[in-house]
Amino acid sequence: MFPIESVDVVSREVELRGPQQVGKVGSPLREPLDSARENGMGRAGIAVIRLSGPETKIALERLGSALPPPRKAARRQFIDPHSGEKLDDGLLLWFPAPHSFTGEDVAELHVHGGRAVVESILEALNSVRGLRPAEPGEFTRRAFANDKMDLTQAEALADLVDAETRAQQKQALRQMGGALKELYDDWRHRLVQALAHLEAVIDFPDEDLPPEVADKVWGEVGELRQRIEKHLDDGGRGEHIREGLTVAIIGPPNAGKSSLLNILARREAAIVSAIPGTTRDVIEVHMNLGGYAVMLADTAGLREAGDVIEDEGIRRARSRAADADLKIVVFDGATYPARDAATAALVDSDTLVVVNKADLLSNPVGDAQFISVKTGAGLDAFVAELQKRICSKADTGAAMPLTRARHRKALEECRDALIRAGAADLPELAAEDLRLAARALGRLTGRVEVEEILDVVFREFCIGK
Ligand SMILES: Nc1nc2c(ncn2[C@@H]2O[C@H](COP(=O)(O)OP(=O)(O)O)[C@@H](O)[C@H]2O)c(=O)[nH]1
Ligand SMILES: [Mg+2]
Repeated sequence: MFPIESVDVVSREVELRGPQQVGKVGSPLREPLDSARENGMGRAGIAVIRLSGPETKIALERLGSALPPPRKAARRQFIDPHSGEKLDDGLLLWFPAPHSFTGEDVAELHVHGGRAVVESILEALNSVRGLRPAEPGEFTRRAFANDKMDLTQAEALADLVDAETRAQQKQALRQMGGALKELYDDWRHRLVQALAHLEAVIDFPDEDLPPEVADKVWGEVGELRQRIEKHLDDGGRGEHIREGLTVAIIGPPNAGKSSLLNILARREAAIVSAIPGTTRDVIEVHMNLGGYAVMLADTAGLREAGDVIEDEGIRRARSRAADADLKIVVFDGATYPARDAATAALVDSDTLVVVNKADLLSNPVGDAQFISVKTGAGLDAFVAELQKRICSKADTGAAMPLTRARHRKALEECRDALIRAGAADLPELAAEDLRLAARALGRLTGRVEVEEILDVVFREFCIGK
């Protein structure tokens, strides 16, 4: 099926700057990982070069490496086929088809990660006819083509590679294990059966089909529709975990919003000053809060400004507040118990209400979280409450949630088709809608109309995998 083969992926070891602390106060997330994530080759202790396809055996021969027993690591020398010089001394793993990741013959060369070593081995491989570097996502695409996984599992693999928090990691692993595949396959199977029964009713109207056949079809379709609606109506939990939640800090000028962002981010991300109106644009920090990915946004203080730039900042603050999954509203303790009216108007059930500068208050009690960024008072309780709120937004409980807009779209299409089918005047029209509904489910796992969506799914992969 694939005439030209091979892939070389160089996997680099990721070095984190110091241990990631999750818990007490959020740890900054993206920054330390970014530098390690650029694709391609770099220096590392070990690099893994992976080959897939029928040419794999020939390639290993060319490198002078005898095949090890399947799935057992063996120490081998890798030799330049032209000069006979040694290129490296490493480990070789051999996964004969079909018991490999791609379902094809696969080999892994674990070599030293230096640039010269890797490049010289790639060059030697380059001289093998039919070998070429893999496209991004090609290994997984081949695994899909060879029925090693469905599309939701392929997506989960991409998510696992991208996972930065424990919750993302857990969700990706669960989906990779087939949690969504099983669900959607089961629904599709039921739908196809209902459709077959309906078609029997259409095709053999004069036969003695028991009258309850049609009732059964509609019972099944109704139940399926309910399940899909419940699955869709999950508050976007799975997507929240995967994409991260947005949390906006809003309040009047000088309340200490930027100070709060900085202490949560553990760095001076935003300028803090006693001058009201210092923050004029939205300042975002990606963080890991209690194992969940969060994008925390500091915003301009709400007031009647009159300065065009600050006005625009305030407009952005309001729009950010409206879009956020969760708001932290910060009131100024210096004016407590008076509360800024414009800010108070934004408080809703998705809001954590905070009064900062508790150090200025003789009796900091009331209907809010009292904190002092200056002294640290109340911060632990505040972070615990924040984590609790985030967790309740994202926690998925026992049921596996849908994790992507692609899933949501296909399921909505399916649900709409089921609704249309139920309302159709003629059984023929109902059957056509059931067919469309089944096709929408098939697109989720990649069972039908695959080609058009493959590119969308695999394009998201970075190098390798
Ligand atoms: N007394 C006291 N001052 C604070 C506290 N937090 C921040 N401030 C001060 O309040 C001023 C405004 O802080 P900033 O974070 O820039 O407020 P923002 O305008 O809401 O972003 C600065 O001078 C801070 O040093 C606090 O907990 N107690
Ligand atoms: Mg500020």
